[in-house]
Amino acid sequence: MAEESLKNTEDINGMANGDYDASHIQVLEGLEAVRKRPGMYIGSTSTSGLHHLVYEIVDNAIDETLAGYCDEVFVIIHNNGTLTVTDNGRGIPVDIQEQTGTSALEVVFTVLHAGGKFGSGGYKVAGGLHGVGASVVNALSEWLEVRVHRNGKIHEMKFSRGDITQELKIVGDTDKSGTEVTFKPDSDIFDDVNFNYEVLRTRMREQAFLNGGLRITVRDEREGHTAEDSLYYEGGIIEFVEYINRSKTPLHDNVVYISDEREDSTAEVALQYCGDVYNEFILSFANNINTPDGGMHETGFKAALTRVLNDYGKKTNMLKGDDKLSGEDCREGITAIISVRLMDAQFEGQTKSKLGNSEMRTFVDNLLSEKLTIHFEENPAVARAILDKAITASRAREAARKARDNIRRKNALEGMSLPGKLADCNEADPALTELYIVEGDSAGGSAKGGRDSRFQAILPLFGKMLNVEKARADKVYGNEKLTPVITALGAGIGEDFDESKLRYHKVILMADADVDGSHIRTLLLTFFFRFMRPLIEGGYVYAAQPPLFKLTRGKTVRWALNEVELEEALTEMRGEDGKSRVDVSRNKGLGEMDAHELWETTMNPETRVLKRIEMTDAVEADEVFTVLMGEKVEPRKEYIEKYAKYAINLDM
Ligand code: 1YM
Repeated sequence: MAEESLKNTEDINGMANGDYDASHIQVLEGLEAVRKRPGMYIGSTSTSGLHHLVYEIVDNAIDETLAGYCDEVFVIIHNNGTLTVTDNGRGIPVDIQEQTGTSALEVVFTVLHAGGKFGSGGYKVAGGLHGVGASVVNALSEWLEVRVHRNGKIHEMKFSRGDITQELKIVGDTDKSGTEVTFKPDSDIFDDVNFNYEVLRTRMREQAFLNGGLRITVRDEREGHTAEDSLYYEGGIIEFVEYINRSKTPLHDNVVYISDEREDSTAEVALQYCGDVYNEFILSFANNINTPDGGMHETGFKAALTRVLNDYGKKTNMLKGDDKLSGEDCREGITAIISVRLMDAQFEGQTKSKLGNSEMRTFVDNLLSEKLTIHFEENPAVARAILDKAITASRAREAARKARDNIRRKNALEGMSLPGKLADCNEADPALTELYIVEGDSAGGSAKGGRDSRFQAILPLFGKMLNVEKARADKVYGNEKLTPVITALGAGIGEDFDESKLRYHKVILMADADVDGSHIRTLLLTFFFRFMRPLIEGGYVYAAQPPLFKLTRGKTVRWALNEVELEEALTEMRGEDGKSRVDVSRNKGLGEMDAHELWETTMNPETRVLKRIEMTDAVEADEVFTVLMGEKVEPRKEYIEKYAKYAINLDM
């Protein structure tokens, strides 16, 4: 091993054998480790890992923004599988450092975790999937080139899979400053090397919101894909809240914005309540990194919000006697962004998605206690509207609690009886079982006849389902259409939801491939999203894909999932001469198939196609559900018109 390293060191740096030193060997082993276990550094080698490469480079540019030297970033997808990130900051330092004999630039691209050691903006992040830096991107790229505009010169250096292929040299003059990095992800490493423009744009939009005043331009130069978006939000996270709420009905016109600074850290919060919304939508960030599991900053925010609202209610007599608002009451209908920046952020939990620095709890708590109280005093109309909503929420929650207790009591009396319509399976281990939720009684009948009852359970539903987007929890608990779903799954609902009690680890929605089918599917997904989110986050929910076409030739019957399969099946069935007559009909619904056909096409694990429902992006998911199922008609029309051409894919 050591010998091999020495040999490589010689190759790379073109040095005589006596010139190597320990640090070079370390460099090499470092980047080799990245190529051996890429998942450790970028999470995975799937599309998400691929996009991580871009975020790492962009993070360095944004650090330069935080340091106050950069206000423009470009992200360009080229035609040949490469991508360029450019900024107009100071440019990565290129002078040779005395101790090491190399440039900072070389170190940044060849030493693991160089960013941390060289402390760029002071807000570097320790550990985790983030901030692992440019050297990781370099190691995982077929090639990478950097050009730095600095001190009137253009400096250039090139690499291949982490190895230097061109030493740092001056290639021209310039009157600008900044850094430009172009790289080609290594197809030996990644399953798929195609960048997704939408994914990059969503992330860049988030970063533009979090760094108000920074312009990020995303451009797709690939043939047939051309697109460009210029993302610039002077108002920062205020505009982020406005963006999330753009298809909701705000309770007060202006987003509430408060912020504070300390020696080493900053905190800012933007929030707005919506009257027509009954859930909460809180996004928190630490050093521009999303913390979906919250952490200290979010805890401080929630504690202070509850206290400030209760105090205001008492002071104004809107709350009487022992009346008290719970945290949930105070957050009903809120959209909030919490963004903190700090030194040595500690990210905790298995996925490093929770902020652990306890000083952030008191910092954000104090910020809100002080400044939200002042804001309420100065804007009593806003404060009253928010408090009114929280008080209504509190009453509804009390009603919901009674309804839920009723269900619990009933369950206890009836020994947790399962819904009468449920045809359960024999297997007891949830990891091995599947629940098919089926639209319609006749399809339910076919499914019961066709299933493998050892591990497949069937729950038929019929008629239109309650739209939970327009209802509060108390309506949901007592709803006769939803109760069978809740009891069949066995894991409870809302705060009570307990993943470990889930009775089936695959929950498969089976509905017709038509408008009614997709409506009932969307309603069920909305219900899961709002009241059993861990079910979706845990990847338990699937959509069955019944075939769209039925092909008949004489006594032979075949089914095709989509147009592509239809063409294939037609060619095969017509036979060599292409003359045999094949009858094609559109599959009108699940009820059209008999038990055996339903098993073969849609339920047999060997032959069926299931689509897993994923929660890739909380902002987008929230938006889709609000737009599709919420109160406002106009945004829904716009959405449907915009996406009508993708209607087949939208059919989730
Ligand atoms: C397209 C990617 O990496 N920009 C960038 C990086 C650095 C600087 C400026 C920079 C930092 C500092 C001083 C400093 C980095 N420098 C380093 C290191 N864009 C991109 N722009 N001067 C310039 O932190 O003091 C790491 S990142 F370590 F070399 F200083």
